[in-house]
Amino acid sequence: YPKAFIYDLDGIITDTAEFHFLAWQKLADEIGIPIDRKFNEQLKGINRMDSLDRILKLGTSGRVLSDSEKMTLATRKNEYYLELIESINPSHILPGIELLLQKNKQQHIKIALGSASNNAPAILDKLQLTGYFDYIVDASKVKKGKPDPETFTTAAAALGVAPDECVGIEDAAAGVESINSAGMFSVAVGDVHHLAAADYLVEDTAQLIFEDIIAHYGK
Ligand code: B16
Ligand code: MG
Repeated sequence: YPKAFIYDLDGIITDTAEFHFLAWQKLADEIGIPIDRKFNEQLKGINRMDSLDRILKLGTSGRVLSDSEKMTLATRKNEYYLELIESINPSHILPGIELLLQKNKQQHIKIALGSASNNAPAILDKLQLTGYFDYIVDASKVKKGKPDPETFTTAAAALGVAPDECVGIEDAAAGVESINSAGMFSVAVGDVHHLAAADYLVEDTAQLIFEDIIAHYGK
């Protein structure tokens, strides 16, 4: 058995990936740089400022924004996002996740969160899942966000587990890259077009079955 499972938050534990998209879309519309779902795949797992930079690069006006102008836009996006997540509750835990966490506990496998989000601890609390987690990595704990491995290596180090004994679970291409370059076993949820680099891929979180993941781990 692996000794630790490290979970992404947005798009794995709960569908905040959709709320991030809606919030960025609203902001992007307001600044005249419309974005679609296809482009949004590139924002998944990417931290707030880097996401804004990717959107601004799409714009054709060519004017470079100052850091304070960027901060204003990023803060506005976060306000839209906070409105959308305000009413999140345990009914918003994605299918299969709580059972998987319970199986980890039964087998004495350590559990960490590996999220790029500043809002991660508050969201885990709203979902009433904080008690499962031995360690939480959020945006404040890392210098280099996904796809850099730091998010996942920081979690493993805090748990005292070697990377090759960890399973990482992600919905984003940047996140899978982060897990793989950390030297961990990567499990991805979603579309093969974006996530072909994963060691084990399922279509949705309901298919994150503990026994199936174990069967593929280490093969
Ligand atoms: P915040 P994850 C990531 O969370 C999201 O996938 C990404 O879309 C978002 O921009 C990032 O968190 C930062 O979030 O603005 O709340 O700090 O998927 O790594 O859990
Ligand atoms: Mg995610």
